[in-house]
Amino acid sequence: MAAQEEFFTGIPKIPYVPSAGPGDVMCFKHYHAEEVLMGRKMEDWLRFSVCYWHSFCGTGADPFGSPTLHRPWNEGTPMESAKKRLRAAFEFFTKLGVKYYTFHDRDMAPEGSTLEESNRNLDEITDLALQLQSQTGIKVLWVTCNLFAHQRYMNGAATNPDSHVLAYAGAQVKKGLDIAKKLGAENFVFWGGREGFLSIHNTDVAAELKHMANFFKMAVKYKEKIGLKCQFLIEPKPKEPCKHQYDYDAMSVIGFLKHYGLESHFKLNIEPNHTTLAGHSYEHDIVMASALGMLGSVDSNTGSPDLGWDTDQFPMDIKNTTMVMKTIVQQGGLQPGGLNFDAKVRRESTDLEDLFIAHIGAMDTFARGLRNAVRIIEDGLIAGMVKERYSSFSHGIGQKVEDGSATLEEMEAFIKQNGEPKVTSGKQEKYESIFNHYI
Ligand code: XLS
Ligand code: CA
Ligand code: CA
Repeated sequence: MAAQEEFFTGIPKIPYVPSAGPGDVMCFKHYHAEEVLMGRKMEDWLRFSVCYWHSFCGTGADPFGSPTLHRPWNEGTPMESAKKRLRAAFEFFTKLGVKYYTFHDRDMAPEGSTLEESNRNLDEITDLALQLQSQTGIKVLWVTCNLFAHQRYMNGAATNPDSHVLAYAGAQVKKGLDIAKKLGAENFVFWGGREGFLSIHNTDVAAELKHMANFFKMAVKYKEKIGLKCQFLIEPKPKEPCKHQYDYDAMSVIGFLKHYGLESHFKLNIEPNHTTLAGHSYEHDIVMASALGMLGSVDSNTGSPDLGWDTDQFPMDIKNTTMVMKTIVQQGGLQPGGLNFDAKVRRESTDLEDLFIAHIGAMDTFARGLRNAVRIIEDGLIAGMVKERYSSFSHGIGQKVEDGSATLEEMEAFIKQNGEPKVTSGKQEKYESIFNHYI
């Protein structure tokens, strides 16, 4: 990128300095990309990705206030600033040492007044993206289509009551998949922000769900037709901006996929801030999706426990990242998915360096989570206790339940012979104390 404008002047490639003091926030103290843990490099366990929309399109505007983040790449015509933004983003990825990024079609290139114009804009900007990718080795973790911001999508995209709108969404996804192929994206995400309903009175829920399933089937078919090799992901979220979103949480999405026979074509992209918005604990959907073999990728962020909405903050809680990394390591990693920072600096964090500080802090938080998870797994103490807790399923009547051959008559006979089961402690506090030992 020689002779190009530098956006983050004075910021070098971020080094790993494990001995750095508490005030040194422009270096990694824990994330050491090349270090091998349990047979895999840290960077390959973590597969960090920077999201384009919050970090490069975000302005700090909120429903109550105007922009606070004045970025040097937001200059010129929409197409000129789209190019500057892309160059700034690649400078940032390179200095941070992250190998992946994610984007929506409409944050990469401005929407035109017709589909053809939007597509031309995308072609032009993704030509530059391809060039920057090959210069730097940085890759696309996932692409997604913005099917929620334009007014045409106010009543949904794939679940819109008007087939004309659904057709527009289909045309947009077709182009999105072409772009994914062009840039070698490893995944493609569907997030249905307005797929849900605001009033049951005007809504045919059964029809909308079927249309959404058929929409996904069209996407699967086109993906196969063009030979696109990426993983499809659905991202659950219970509300915001819609109410009653169909992709409420991991289990709702898995139920939907199985009902419509789509489960072999999709996995889930879990965002913990959405999980907590659904009323679950931070790690809940990651654990549930993984248990059912459906965890594909993670939008690593956090909400704020004292606010009930989607604040998309950088994940800085070591207990949370330990729980998440324990699940990820236990399932053998996230590839081809990764940890995407769908997170934004606060509108009060107005310095350009805050973008670095936020990502470095979150990457170190995940690196610590990974190290803790590896120690928990290698020690095997907690796993041994859990194994012991379920040990009655390894023989006798328990084993028959385990392999699915038991009958209710056998249950009755067993109880008649053995009587009341003895009370066994769940030992929750013991588990919690042991877990705390590692963090
Ligand atoms: C919004 C979602 C969105 C998806 C991609 O809440 O997190 O940003 O990740 O469209
Ligand atoms: Ca997200
Ligand atoms: Ca979010």
